[in-house]
Amino acid sequence: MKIGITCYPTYGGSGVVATELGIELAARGHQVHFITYQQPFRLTGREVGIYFHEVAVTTYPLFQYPPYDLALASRMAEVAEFYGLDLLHVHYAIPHSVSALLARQMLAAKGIRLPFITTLHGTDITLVGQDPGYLPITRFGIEQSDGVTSISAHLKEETERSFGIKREIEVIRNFVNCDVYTPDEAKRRELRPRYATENEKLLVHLSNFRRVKRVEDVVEVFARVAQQLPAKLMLIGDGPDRSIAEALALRHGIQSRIHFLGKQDTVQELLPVGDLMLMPSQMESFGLAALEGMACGMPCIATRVGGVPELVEDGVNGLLYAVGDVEGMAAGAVSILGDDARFAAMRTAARKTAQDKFCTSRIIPLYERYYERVLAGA
Ligand code: GMT
Repeated sequence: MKIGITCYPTYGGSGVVATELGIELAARGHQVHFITYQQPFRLTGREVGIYFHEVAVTTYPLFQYPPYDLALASRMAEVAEFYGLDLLHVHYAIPHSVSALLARQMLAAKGIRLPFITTLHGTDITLVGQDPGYLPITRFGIEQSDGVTSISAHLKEETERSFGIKREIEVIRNFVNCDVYTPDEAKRRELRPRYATENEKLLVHLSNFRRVKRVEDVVEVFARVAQQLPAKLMLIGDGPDRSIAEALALRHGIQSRIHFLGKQDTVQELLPVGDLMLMPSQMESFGLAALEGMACGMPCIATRVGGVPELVEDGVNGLLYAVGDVEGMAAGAVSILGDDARFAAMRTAARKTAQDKFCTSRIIPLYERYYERVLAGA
């Protein structure tokens, strides 16, 4: 198939999922065209079967807000016509589903068929999409899509509840390439000494440091863990709340125990080095970062929110707590890390969950079948 993919290329989990999906589809022989304002950050530009089409947004003194949505719709229609795309797959409903709808209409006027699929990721439904200024148009974009997928059952239910949407929504959960994200022992031996000594445990948090991630809870949990056992914390990512985390680390006097690594392109090289993942988010429709960590053999201490329980099984491959329960999360972390047998069992279970339920080899065919169904029905 010839598939056009649109996403936010530089920021957030939806862009990561869209990019990884494109890479996997191209590896399976499909032709993939990314139509985005910048090359997605996990692409090198040299992948076979992947093409990148930049959306240039022309500005003009009259435009206080340059119309990106229109430039995107226009580019979608051009690329689809030029390359004979079979369908568009847009990630994050706002504004991508509406731009795709316009592109479909532009081509229909020329007698060209261009169905589009919208994948819902999270804040497009639970946060931004709830804004009264965006809700009606978001609902319209979802209803008009030829296919809609959701990255968790929780998000599907939330979409039906909060938007009153009755149409069919297919749940296709997020995925990880278990050959790339793997408990790489060689990498662990090589890199771990940089971040922790042999007798220290290494806790890891990976996010875009937005409010919803509750990065201050990561530091609070770690401060408590570090009082009870030798440990270090690796913080991967960057964003608005990094300064808050730094200030809190200073207040606790644990700044020398924390590695702030900033944004990293190849997290698959870092994750095998860690022991335990922390994801104390206010909300996660899925929690891709936890899945990537689990595939590398890290159990996850997380909050019982959104779609997280579809991934983290309490007491098996991680532990779940109420939002803000830093005492509980710290006690849970110490109990896992202080018990070698339990820790080893949870490491194995975390990896097994990723392999058995969320591996690309399981999930990508679901997308392919869904594309075929939509194409057959469009
Ligand atoms: O919160 C983020 O990391 C960004 C956001 C996005 O849409 O870019 O992430 C959402 O999509 C991810 C990929 O499907 C999910 O793993 C995250 O759980 C989800 N974030 C929230 O629901 C807050």
